[in-house]
Amino acid sequence: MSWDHFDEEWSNVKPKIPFQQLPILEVEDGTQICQSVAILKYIENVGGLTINDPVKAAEAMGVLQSAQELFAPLNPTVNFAIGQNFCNKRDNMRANLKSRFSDLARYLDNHKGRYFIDDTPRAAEFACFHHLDLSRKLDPELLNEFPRLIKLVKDIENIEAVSKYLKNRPKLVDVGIQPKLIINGRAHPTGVNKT
Ligand SMILES: N[C@@H](CCC(=O)N[C@@H](CS)C(=O)NCC(=O)O)C(=O)O
Repeated sequence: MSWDHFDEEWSNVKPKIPFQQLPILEVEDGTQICQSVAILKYIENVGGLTINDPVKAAEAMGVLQSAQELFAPLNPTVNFAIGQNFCNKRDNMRANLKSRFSDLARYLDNHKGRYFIDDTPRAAEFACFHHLDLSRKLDPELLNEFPRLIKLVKDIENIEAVSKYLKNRPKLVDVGIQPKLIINGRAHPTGVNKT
């Protein structure tokens, strides 16, 4: 939680960080990197996962940005919306989600590797995984008509380090009702107030 890291309420932290939103990644020298895509590309670079072929690199960026376009309204709806507002948002975004899911599935079908570019998972795959995984909290049935995407989700979940992370990360519960994160056995309502 931002208040754990900065030891301040979010309303005080917000105006002090580069673009007033999370996530940010703070690197060793204190530099704050904002925007999910920039963070993912940075990790790719330091992890030695850069794609040298400019065409393939651009293709991967295309997939990454297409996956990231699922961010809104999916993330805020799953994390914060409740009651009728949640149901309306879920029902309004369903067609768009399915259309993008079908594009991603087709992309994977048209390429030989296990992932979008080859057999290595990089920024594009992790961004995609994040949104597909979250969509299951919005509507557990959504992915059912996309077996290729279910395989992608399983392939990422089965990476040992990811599997360990997924088992230990805070669990998001009561989506659409009163979303909370279970941290060290305690339920913390999602939102901007310190709990
Ligand atoms: N385009 C940004 C979106 C960031 C974003 O929407 N962050 C939300 C949380 S997921 C936030 O910081 N909300 C609190 C606020 O705006 O005060 C990214 O991909 O990182």
